[in-house]
Amino acid sequence: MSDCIFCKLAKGEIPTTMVYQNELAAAFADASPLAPVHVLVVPKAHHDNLLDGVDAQTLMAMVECVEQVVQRTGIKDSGFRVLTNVGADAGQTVNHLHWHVLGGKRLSDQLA
Ligand code: DGP
Repeated sequence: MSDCIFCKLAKGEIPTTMVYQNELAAAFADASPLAPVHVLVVPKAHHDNLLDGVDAQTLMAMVECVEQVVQRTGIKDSGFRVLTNVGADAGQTVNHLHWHVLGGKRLSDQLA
């Protein structure tokens, strides 16, 4: 999708703080962090959200990004949260699938 900001960030067409990337997915710092570590993991191909036809290979590439992010940012052992918002009621503001990886502090136990 030509006007999608996350497509451009994932492909390196716009500068960002890239934490890790592989062939199919990228992990970059969230522009409005909610925790000391707040990284977004996105597929390089455009998918609107988690249920928008994402293939297994891409999902595994995203999981590998999460593994690398938590290792590289030092939050693997202390604990972290991975979440994705789907749709307006959930608060999705960017219509390109993204997983929030949050950590580096004691996270709230409230999910809604
Ligand atoms: P969500 O509400 O789940 O759609 O989260 C969107 C997140 O994307 C939000 O935490 C802020 C972040 N974000 C929005 N625009 C940009 C951007 O241009 N660059 C980066 N790095 N993050 C962005």
